[in-house]
Amino acid sequence: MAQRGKFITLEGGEGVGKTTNLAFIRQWLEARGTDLMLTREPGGTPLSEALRSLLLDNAYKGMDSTAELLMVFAARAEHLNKRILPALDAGQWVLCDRFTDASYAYQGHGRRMGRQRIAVLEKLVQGDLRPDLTLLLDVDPQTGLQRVDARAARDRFENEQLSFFQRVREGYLARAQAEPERFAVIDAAQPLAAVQKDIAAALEGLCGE
Ligand code: Z5A
Repeated sequence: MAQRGKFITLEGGEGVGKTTNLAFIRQWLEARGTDLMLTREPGGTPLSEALRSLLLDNAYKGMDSTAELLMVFAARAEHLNKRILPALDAGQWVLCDRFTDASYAYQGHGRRMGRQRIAVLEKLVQGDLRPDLTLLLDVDPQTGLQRVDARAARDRFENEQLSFFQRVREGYLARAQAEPERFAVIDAAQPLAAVQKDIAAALEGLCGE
């Protein structure tokens, strides 16, 4: 039987540079011979991508918070069972752009739903599965939103107030503080080369280099 692969997640608020750094992480891992599957949440399967489109659509401004939370976890259940778990079981490493820490940050803190309801769904959907490493790109929300605005029209989440993103950031930092052995918090306000140097250091730790 293949040795189970490692599960790495990339997290952070709006415009922290997740997409920008995914290619760097992929290159870094593949250069070391890692068989890698790259994916994202919400998304990663046809059904989960359809749910993502609904979640980001400005037509659903004001969506009920519980409905939002359940859609996020419905997308996650499909994604986990159809793609993530089979890949890990086959020995592939999985690099996922956002995962359950985003639910704690966006729904738990951003929407003020608290951690209890999310913990119940986390247990239901993923049991004891947790990422082996979570890279948290941290930048103040004003800088992140400026970066996003320079790029494209805002989606339903990006159209939230600044105070929402401040709570999201606090939520992420609280998660990192509670589980320091799993998280690497990276100062994403730095120039890209410095961000990537810090990401590489965290990956070296995971790979035992
Ligand atoms: N969501 C949720 O609510 N609950 C959940 O459980 C999950 C998700 C899983 C998915 O969007 C949405 O779903 C998300 C939360 C919610 N909210 N939103 N919106 P997403 O995954 O697509 O997230 P996003 O934050 O919208 O991604 P993004 O806009 O693509 O941002 P990014 O990937 O972090 O940033 P980027 O595109 O790499 O960089 C933005 C710009 O900054 C770009 O022009 C870069 O060239 C520039 N950049 C990047 N790094 C730097 C540095 N270091 N210096 C200067 N400029 C930089």
